[in-house]
Amino acid sequence: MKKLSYLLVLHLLITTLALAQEDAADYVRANYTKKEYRIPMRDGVKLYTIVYSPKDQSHTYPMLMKRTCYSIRPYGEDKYAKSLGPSKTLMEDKYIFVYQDVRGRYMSEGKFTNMTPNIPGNNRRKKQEVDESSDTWDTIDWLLKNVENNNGKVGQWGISYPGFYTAAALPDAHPALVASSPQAPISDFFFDDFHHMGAYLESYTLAVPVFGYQKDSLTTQPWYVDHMLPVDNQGAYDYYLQLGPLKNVSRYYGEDNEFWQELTQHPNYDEFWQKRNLLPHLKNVKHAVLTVGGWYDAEDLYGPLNIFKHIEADGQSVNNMLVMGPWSHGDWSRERGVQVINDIYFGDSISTFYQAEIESVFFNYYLKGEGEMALPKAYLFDPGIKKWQKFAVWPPEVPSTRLYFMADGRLSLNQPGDPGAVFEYVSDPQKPVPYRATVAGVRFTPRPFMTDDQRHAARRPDVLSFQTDVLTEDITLAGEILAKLNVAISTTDADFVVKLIDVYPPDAQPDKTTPRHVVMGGYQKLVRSEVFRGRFRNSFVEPEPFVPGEPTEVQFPLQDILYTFQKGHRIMVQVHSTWFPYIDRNPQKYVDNIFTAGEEDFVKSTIQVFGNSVIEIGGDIPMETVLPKKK
Ligand code: PG9
Repeated sequence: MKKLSYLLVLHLLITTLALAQEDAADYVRANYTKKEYRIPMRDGVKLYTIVYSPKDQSHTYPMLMKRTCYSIRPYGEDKYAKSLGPSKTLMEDKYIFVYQDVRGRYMSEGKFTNMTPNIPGNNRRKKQEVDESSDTWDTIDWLLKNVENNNGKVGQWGISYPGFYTAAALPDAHPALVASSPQAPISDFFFDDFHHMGAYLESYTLAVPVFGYQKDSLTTQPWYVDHMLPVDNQGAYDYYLQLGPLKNVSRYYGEDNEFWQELTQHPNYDEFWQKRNLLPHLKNVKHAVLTVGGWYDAEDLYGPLNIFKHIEADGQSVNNMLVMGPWSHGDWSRERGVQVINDIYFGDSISTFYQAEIESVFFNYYLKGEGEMALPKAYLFDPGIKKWQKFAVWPPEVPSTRLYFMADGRLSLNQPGDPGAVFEYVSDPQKPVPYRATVAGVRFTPRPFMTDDQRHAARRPDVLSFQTDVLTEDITLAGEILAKLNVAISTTDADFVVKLIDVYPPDAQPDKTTPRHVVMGGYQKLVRSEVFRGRFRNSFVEPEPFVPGEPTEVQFPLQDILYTFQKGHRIMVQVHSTWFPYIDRNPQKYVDNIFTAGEEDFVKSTIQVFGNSVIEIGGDIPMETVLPKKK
């Protein structure tokens, strides 16, 4: 009887879901008309573009566009998408929604280029010089002339790689483009996604074919699927450890995997990566920009924060705004009722609030002239107290907070550490620190670990942990973070991982979504983390080996935070040198190119961290002057 009732419930659930999806597609089909076009770019290449126009032609409408490398399916004028636009709110507000396969992807012609380099001076170019700015410019110009009932205004949005295409359209933008929302946008593949501060994300290796193989015809199907890594059902830690040095990946990714060749042939921040960095081109961006990101976005956190800051520094945008919520990659576009990342609950309907009260207000104001514009410069969620906060400037003008390492393992908020104090561990690349306590499978990219409990790491002898006394009052840390480590290593290369952690009190209670097996008392919740590949300490362009035993300064930024550590909690900092397989293992013996290192290059290293190291948060951190050179 029990089995029958389970089956009945399952059937009802599936039927309800199917009906919901059918209703959604029916809504689109009932309210929008679909057309497909091949739009010619200035060099003659045609980009496949789908346009959904409201059936109600009694109004004119702005166009809201998304350009993507991930397909604009369903293809065919008789097949309708289940939803349109960034949110249900905007779909029901009625816009002309435009979707485009970028150059070289799916049904569009041309050759795909990862992170297309921007060529300044869009409209002063020769016909053959194209980039995402010119492709967007040409697309907008064609749409305005050929799509009926448009109101002459265009907006764009995109999440992740589509966020890059949104941001890449900002330099030399078409005059009709008046509202852009790059969301979790990639800005530079050497600091977002595939690399963090010079270290390669081995956890991304499964994703390389998606961007590595050129298609040989117009297609609606993913052409790269036959080139994926042969992954069984093992945990990622064991899978990649058994795979061994990165050079072994080349057994599966051959010469025809262009992106793998690019990754492995450019281990340093050379001209190949520099010309793909969008940030220096974000000048004279005059229209309104709403950049959106998630504090717990493991893929693209550097991008949104730095795109916002570069446009802000240039000061030309009519309204340049930032939204950062308690989200992992792209969560803000989905509503599950509760916002939860792994064990941690942040609140109810947070994405709905963002969609209705921020994103829709932005587009309706600048594209339709509806409503008022009273959004703050920076609308940021404080995950420590689970509240939205408004800032007139970001990073905020607050005094800096310095976290010092005490000889007894305490973290001090005011008393500098003893320079003579030495904290030491042995970093063994054969037994790297797992980036998660749970055994995660081999995934396209790592995601839900950014709020993980860090007690598994704190117990390891190769992880340093420093924590404050129990806080007697709430402490809010806001702004940029700079780790200034003073170290000495016994070998000639090493990585450094720094984590900022919220330690819950022993009597912390579970939330309504906390899994039953999770013990919240003493939970060490990850707040912010970053890795730095030590060879790049003076320059990302020209790496340098360490001199064994020589005291050496290694300083690097962790991405911004807004976080209140509550009374009764503690602040913790962890330092270690492996973080696997999120990050590839540093052989710890300096080699010119880690992508070609052999098994014999992987050696143990004794790492010493000195008491005059400090983690600086907020305040006026002159990032560009204290960071490794990028040229
Ligand atoms: N930025 C994300 C990503 C890029 C490349 C590889 C894997 C992930 C994204 O576009 O989802």
